[in-house]
Amino acid sequence: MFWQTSRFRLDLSRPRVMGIVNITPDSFSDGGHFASTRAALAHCEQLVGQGADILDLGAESTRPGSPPVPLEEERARLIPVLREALTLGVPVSVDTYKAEVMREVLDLGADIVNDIWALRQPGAADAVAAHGSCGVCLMHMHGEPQTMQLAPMDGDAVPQVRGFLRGVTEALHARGVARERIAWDPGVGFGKMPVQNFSLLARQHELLADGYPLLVGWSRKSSLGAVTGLPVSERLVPSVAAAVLAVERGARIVRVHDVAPTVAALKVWVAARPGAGTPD
Ligand code: 9MG
Repeated sequence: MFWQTSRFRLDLSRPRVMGIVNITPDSFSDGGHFASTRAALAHCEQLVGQGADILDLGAESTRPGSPPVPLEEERARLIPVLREALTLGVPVSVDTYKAEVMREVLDLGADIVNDIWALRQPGAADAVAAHGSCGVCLMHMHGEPQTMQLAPMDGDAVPQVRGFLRGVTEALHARGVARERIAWDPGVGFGKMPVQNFSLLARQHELLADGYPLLVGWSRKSSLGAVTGLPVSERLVPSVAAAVLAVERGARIVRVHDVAPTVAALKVWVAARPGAGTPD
């Protein structure tokens, strides 16, 4: 299985690690955008050095209740980091839902659009369709970031997530976007209760049946806190455990903060695959 992106055709026969790069103003410095650009770039280089296969740049927090970032501010944070990140030799994804930002980053050479709104914001599907080859990650979200945890979804999450992802995918195919450009993401934590998030992991095979590569993001999420009692600063082990479980159950890409330990854990998974090490 492959994921077609603007510059790279990613071979998904081994699990891939997408490293999270948050580009937010540096609260410890009055250096403004320059300081946060330098910090984000240093972080990109560090994650690539640790084995990240993809970088995911984001300038707006998606944590429940986070305020939206205005377009110009998002551009000012993202663009300088993107220009440099594109030289690091790995696919660069941009986490945005704004069509204007998508068009600009794709023109600059970004490889993947990672959209928590699954291209439902005005112009977003057009921006991706107009580009001939970028990858796109379609994520399920119930509600919207400002209010999603106040009114989480009801009932069995698995068929709802699958039905939603099928719908947005069909709409994208109708616009001419090829199958191998698309990855699916169940959207762990986005308007879902812990029991629903864990059912998406327990029954992940049901989401795989449509044949799209699955990208999942469990890293440091509150459902891990709900079952372990650990604060966000102590969720490394649960995050790595969830990433390995997701891969064991068929996910091809894991979106993580802690790249080095996830890469190490997945090396063990690769070495222990049935057939690994069998003499020719
Ligand atoms: C931006 N963002 C935050 N959490 C995420 C997740 O689980 N998946 C994807 N694709 N993006 C996410």
